[in-house]
Amino acid sequence: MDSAPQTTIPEVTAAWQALIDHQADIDNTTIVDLFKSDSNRVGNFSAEAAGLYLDYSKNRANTATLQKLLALAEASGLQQAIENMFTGVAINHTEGRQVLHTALRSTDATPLLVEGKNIREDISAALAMMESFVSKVQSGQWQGYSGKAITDVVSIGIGGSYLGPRVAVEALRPYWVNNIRSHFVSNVDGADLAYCVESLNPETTLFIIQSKSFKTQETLTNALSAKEWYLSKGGDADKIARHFVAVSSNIDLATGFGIDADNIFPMWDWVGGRYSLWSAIGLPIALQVGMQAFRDLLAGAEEMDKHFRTAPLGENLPVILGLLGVWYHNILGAHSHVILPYDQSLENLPAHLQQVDMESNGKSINRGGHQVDYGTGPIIWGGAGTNGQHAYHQLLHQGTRWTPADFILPLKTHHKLGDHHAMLTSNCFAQSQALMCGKSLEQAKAELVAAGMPEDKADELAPHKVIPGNRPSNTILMDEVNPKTVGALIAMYEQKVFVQGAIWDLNSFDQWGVELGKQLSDSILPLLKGEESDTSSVDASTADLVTRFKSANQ
Ligand code: G6Q
Repeated sequence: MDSAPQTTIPEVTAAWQALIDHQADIDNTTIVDLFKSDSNRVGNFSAEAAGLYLDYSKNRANTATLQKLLALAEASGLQQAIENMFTGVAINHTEGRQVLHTALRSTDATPLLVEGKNIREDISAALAMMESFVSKVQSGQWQGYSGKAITDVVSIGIGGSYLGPRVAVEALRPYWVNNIRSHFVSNVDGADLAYCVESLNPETTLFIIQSKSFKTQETLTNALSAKEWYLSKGGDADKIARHFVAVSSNIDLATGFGIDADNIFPMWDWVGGRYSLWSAIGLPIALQVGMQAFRDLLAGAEEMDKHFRTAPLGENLPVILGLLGVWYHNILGAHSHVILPYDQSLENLPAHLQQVDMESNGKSINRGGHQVDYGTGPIIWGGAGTNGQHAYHQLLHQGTRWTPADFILPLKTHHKLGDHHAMLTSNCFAQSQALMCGKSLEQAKAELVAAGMPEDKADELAPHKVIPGNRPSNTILMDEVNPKTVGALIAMYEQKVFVQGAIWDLNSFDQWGVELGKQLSDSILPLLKGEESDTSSVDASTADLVTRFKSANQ
């Protein structure tokens, strides 16, 4: 399945074939040898944009590989696809929608029309609404029912209405304003809300209900329970509007829930959930770091967008990352991709990118509605270094499966604590080096003998210490983690996903699998709650599980 597509476009077929033919050249060499044969490999295999530096020299690719990948991008119409997105062609054709999250972070004043309306005006108005609200909350002018200023902001949302804002808030901790603390509740497991509110005071707590559709079961359930908590703790029912605001495109349902129409921040169909942190869904970010920092986040993303739209494909960060992924997943046979931020504040970035990537390109039907015969979206996983080194890096170094890796590192830290940052950095650099260079049997044995082990014992142990090496990685450096670099970083990955979706001929902007979960979750609930008893509509295994749940909860 992880093979090259069979297409009807001759140029695309030829480009894939050229890559297939080229595989043997790369299989017969190593990354280390590629360095030996190109004295300027780092210069030739690096690029810079929007405050990010990408070193992609530690990849299983040479100049010919890149040329062939770029030929594939051109044959696949990537440049036109990029233009189509930015200019508002309805590329999310299965939902009949334009894909315009890039407009949310654009300062371009050229009118951009959705159904005849210039959305630049809507975006400016939403930012102004956010600005006014943030200023009132941060200054203490927005008061809770007893006249006290807000100290705690609880965002209730899930998926795209949760991950992006949470990651940005965490990443930007050095920019937090002192008088606000952010909290996030997403899981319908009651523990999530219960643990969150246990130390909060209803007088000074503001809930933001974040739901584009205002129909998501988990979010609505948590929102209702939050309202019950507020009332049960003495919250004034008449002043609920001071404690509950919403971000949604569904005004009727949000007002129906009891949110004051004046306190509903807008969302639009032309913004996909996983691409929505740049919209009012980013309100928790703005409340926590201030509106200027939020605008800087948008500015960093805009800079990356401009680079993506205008830089030649061969110097284009998202294009290079996307094409290398295609090379690994369709030609060389990798199955997953690991994201390794060496920065504690970016700990949850892999979770957000996992959604952006896997929900966008986890598809097996092409844009024309046909089953694909090639691999598409890889499994995305990862976590913060150095923690992963004491866990899953074992598999990265010696497992039978090899996984392309992205190391992400800020050169400067906000926390100058002894040698911590130099140690973090040395670990980051050492890991990509070890993945590339590995350790041969001879080296392993020599080390053991040098440490005093007898030859025969060293012969026995050495094979276990062999590290195959030749495992590829990118290193992405930024000067420091700040609003602009975080904006650029997330936008870079969004656009990388776009590149791969274009090559794989997918609609990266629908999510029917996620919709299925939403549809099915409602059908079993009445059985668990005892509102229905006839289990004939479900399979025998599910019926048994329902019975076990009910007997445990009598
Ligand atoms: C994102 C997905 C999905 C969505 C959540 C929340 O692209 O569509 O993760 O964001 O299901 O949806 P609501 O915002 O409508 O509650």
